Amino acid sequence: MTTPALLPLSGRRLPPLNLGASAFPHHRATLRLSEKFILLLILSAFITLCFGAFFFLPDSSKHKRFDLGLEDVLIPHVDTSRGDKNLGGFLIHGQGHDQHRHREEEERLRNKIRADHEKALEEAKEKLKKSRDEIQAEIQTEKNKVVQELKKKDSKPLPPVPLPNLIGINSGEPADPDIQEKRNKIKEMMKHAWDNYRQYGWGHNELKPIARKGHTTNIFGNSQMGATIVDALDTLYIMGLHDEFREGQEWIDKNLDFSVNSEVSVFEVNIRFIGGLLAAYYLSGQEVFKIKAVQLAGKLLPAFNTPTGIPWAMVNLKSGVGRNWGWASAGSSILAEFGTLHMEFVHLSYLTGDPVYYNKVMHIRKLLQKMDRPNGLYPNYLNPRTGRWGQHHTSVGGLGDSFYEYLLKAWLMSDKMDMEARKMYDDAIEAIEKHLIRKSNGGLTFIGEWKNGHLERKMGHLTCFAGGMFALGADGSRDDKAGHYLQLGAEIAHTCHESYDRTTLKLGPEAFKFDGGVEAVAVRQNEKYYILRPEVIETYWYMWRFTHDPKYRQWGWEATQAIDKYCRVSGGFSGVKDVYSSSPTYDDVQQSFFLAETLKYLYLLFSNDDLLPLDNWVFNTEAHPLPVLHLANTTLSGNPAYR
Ligand code: DMJ
Repeated sequence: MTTPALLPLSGRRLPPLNLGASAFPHHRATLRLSEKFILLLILSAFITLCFGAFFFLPDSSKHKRFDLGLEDVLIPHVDTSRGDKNLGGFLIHGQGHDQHRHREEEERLRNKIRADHEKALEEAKEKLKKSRDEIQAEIQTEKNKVVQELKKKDSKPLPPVPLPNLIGINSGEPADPDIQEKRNKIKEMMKHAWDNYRQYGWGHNELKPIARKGHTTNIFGNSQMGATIVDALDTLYIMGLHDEFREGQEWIDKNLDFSVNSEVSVFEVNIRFIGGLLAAYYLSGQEVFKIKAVQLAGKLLPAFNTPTGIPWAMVNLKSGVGRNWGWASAGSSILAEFGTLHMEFVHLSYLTGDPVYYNKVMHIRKLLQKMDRPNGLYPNYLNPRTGRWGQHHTSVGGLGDSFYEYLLKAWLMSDKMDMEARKMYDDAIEAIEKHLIRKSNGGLTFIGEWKNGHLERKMGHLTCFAGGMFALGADGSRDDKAGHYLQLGAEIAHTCHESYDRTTLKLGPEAFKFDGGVEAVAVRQNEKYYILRPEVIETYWYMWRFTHDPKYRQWGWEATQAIDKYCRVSGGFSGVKDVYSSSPTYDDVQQSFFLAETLKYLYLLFSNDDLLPLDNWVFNTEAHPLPVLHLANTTLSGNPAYR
């Protein structure tokens, strides 16, 4: 078979298509040639098409960039000064430039990723060379940095609020040398208590003056929040112990931290810490106290997250989880606890311009107003889930006391504008007088407790504050019974003095009876202790301010001497377990309220009245003075921040 020479494709007409080679065997060679031509033609057409597609189909990556970065592509190239207003021309110019930039950008990113990778690898290699301790130390440093940053954020200054009229922050130095001497003695006792706490318990909540170490109770959880420092600050300031005050301030500034995993009493933290910090702020003008008070208040707010808005007794400062005391009737909250927040919370709203605090306490008040009260009395227990009373126990002592005190003080603190609070107070004390106050056979007026449908003829040391409360509320009382309430205050002061005078140590027992021939004397062994409480001395001071009867200074001095004689130890002051025993044993606790209240009331009792006058200052239940705010009836409209 000879191979036919290939004919040129061009200039030659194709022969007619042969439908069957076998049918026309003489045409076989010609036919094979045509097939090759056709195949070549198809192949070349296909290749041409592929090339065309490659060059002319749109580039999807360009589309993407254009869609996402329209401004990137367009805006930098608009140059109207060059007269380049034509969008079409403009796009063409942008596209070319964009492709270039796109490549550059990709390259830059790739380089950066590579560099980061290498750096991380280097760091990891370095880390592996370090010991476990070194790594842990580094982690700790990082953590500290974060905490410091957070602290800085937290300590941002609050919006400025005009300070209320701060009258009577002076020395109150008495002219009489005998009174001066007594006052100096009380100041010396304060210094003894403080110095020992500083030496042996610094930063702990309280001091064990015999064991000479820190002490705490369940009201502060397992925290070490320096309760004594915060509680003592304003007493130090009032007494002119300025070096000690500064030490306390420095500790608070550097160490007082509320982000602790600790379950604390909302009430105690409010009256001691928030009250103490606010008073220190108003007296000294140091911002740090205000900032800390506001930070802490924020930590208490989750306690109000209950179905009724009546707060839990305790809250975990870190998690915000709240609960009630296990011993309280049917999971109830306690009247004296959720009812003793008003003063501090109103001040917090005043100082921050944030109504959240005010709204919380007003909500509690409104809820209480709506509730039925057996015999007009407020029971001590209220269930925060159901909003119903627990056991119908009523007391002006433990579990009830400061609720009544704060109704009166809400009115006083509002410059007597909060008439709703005054009315609630008047109604409450009318019911108390009718159902709880009696005269003993020996003529002593006492306040008993309502329990299980009858009156228990027993009065607590805590109840003795009520003498001062009646005197403080006398002015402005319903039907102008000022004289009556001042008299009632004097009678309670007298009874409580008797409870001291009838003991061996001349210090009052925790609770005393008026029953079966017993008058103002403790009967049960577990009611014979004295734990440095202030209530009796508090009443002496209020009675002194309103009457200037010298017997109150006399009684106050008797108590001072007894405390110094029987409670003083070389490591501070301690409570005693039995005030009827001539050789008492110590409980080995120096309570923070001894510095906040007992010594402060004693000092004020021997100072002039122009030191913190009662027309301008209202003392919270932990003896922390807060200034009167002129607030229109139950609103905060006295504060320009609210207008
Ligand atoms: C203080 O913490 C307060 O006075 C509180 O209201 C009741 N008791 C103690 C001191 O006894």
